[in-house]
Amino acid sequence: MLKDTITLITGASAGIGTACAEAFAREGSRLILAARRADRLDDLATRLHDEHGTACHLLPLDVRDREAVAAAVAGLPDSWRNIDILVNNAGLSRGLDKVQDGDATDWNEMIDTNIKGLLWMSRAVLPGMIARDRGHVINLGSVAGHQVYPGGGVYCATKFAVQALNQGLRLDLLGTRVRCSAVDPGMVETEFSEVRFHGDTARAAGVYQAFPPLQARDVAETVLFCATRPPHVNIQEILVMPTDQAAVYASFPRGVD
Ligand code: NDP
Ligand code: 8X3
Repeated sequence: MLKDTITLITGASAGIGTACAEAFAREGSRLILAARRADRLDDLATRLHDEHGTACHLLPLDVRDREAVAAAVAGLPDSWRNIDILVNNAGLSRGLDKVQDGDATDWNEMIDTNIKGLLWMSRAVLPGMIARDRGHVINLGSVAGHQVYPGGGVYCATKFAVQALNQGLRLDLLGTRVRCSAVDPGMVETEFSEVRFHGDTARAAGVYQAFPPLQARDVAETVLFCATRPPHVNIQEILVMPTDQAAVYASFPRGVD
């Protein structure tokens, strides 16, 4: 179903974004891979080409940089311009501080990446989709866009914002054939916690010891499910959780093997 489609994935250099690239490559999509770490994008493109014959176009960029995003999308070669699917996945958390102790740099990074980055990408890609009357935006939200946990106020606020943007976008796109889906995972074992704890790998590893978390491929399969429905079906929102996590702050401490 995705053969020869063009899928742009932000945050393709790690975690869920890399897993989405792998899943969409298996289905025959051509991929535009975006993230800041160009070396990782290079390695991924080489691997996907070797394993699946996937054609990849690399966009090394910072989604927070509005002008760079606009220029990168506007400057795509003709054969890569007609983007069918945009996976707005780039995102991060920083810290677990109470608001009264919070760090402005951490806040700016989360807000600028998770909300504004998603907006800059959507603003750059959507006009083409609307002109072609064809396309699909799939936004990575989170269970943190449904429930707030202690110390997560600002990160959760960014994911609540993504929820609102999903709803707004669906209203704005009504009357076009452009779809907007939200995939909202619970805990996924990726580099997310290492980034949250500013490179403290021991603390980050501890996050994933309490119970079996989701793996990036579990989320990628959910994203792929959204992307492969028939054109008259729009999956508006999927909340996908580890079995041992009932709510963002309620889990069963089974441990992992
Ligand atoms: P990772 O840290 O493993 O990957 C994050 C990706 O986002 C990286 O590829 C990173 O690339 C990219 N990224 C971050 N900032 C920027 C930026 N300014 N410009 C471009 N790319 C950027 O985390 P995950 O894979 O877990 O996270 C992916 C998404 O899933 C995020 O939106 C996150 O909020 C969401 N999510 C994660 C959950 C989890 O438990 N892991 C649960 C629910 C949602 P680079 O550094 O190379 O730029
Ligand atoms: C990431 C999930 O619960 O770590 O969005 O905030 S959580």
